[in-house]
Amino acid sequence: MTLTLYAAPMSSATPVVCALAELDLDCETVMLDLQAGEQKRPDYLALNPHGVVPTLLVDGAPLFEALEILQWLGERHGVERGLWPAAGTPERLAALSWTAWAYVSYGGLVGTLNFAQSPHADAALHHPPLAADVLQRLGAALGRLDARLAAQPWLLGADYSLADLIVACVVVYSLYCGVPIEGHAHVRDWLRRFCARPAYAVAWGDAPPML
Ligand SMILES: N[C@@H](CCC(=O)N[C@@H](CS)C(=O)NCC(=O)O)C(=O)O
Repeated sequence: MTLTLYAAPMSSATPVVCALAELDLDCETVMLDLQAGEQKRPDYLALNPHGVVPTLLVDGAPLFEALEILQWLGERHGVERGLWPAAGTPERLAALSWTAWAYVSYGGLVGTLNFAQSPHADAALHHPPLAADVLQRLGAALGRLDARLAAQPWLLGADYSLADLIVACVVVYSLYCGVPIEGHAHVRDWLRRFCARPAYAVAWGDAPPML
């Protein structure tokens, strides 16, 4: 099987780079210059019509959306390495649930927060009451994650898995966007353990985690 990843530094592709390092998989990486608009070139749009990274080519066939790439890597390459639960187990259901929660439910709120207050968003879209409401919802969501991690060291139980990688990447990004970690000691400890893994340094270099 040949794998080719289209990526960009410090982007939605970075968790995929991290997962490839965890799995120790051979994969050609093609870095696109997003500022130069390389992601909008016709040859790339033929692979990913949305014109964003990441896209993973699997034997030449494109797979896009970071969450789906990460879940696919887990299913196809993670089970045999002990980094993704086997099909048909309750742990597999938990992995799918928590990773979708991170990208869709929690990540959706982070996206709203960015529109409502980020210096990178159009100031005309800023909305302090909306930002305050979303921050309260994100704090409550982190509280639920904290309760799970109070009961077990990793998201699926005793052992680290790609589910930790997937969810932690979204939570680290949310801290960068201004979500406070205070009051969520178990989440903070879990993030520190995740960020200490060699694969994190492969993907993010020396960029300090917001902990
Ligand atoms: N939901 C997509 C988001 C992908 C995305 O927005 N990627 C950004 C980089 S973080 C991008 O390629 N932006 C370039 C553009 O919008 O032109 C995923 O998770 O794969």
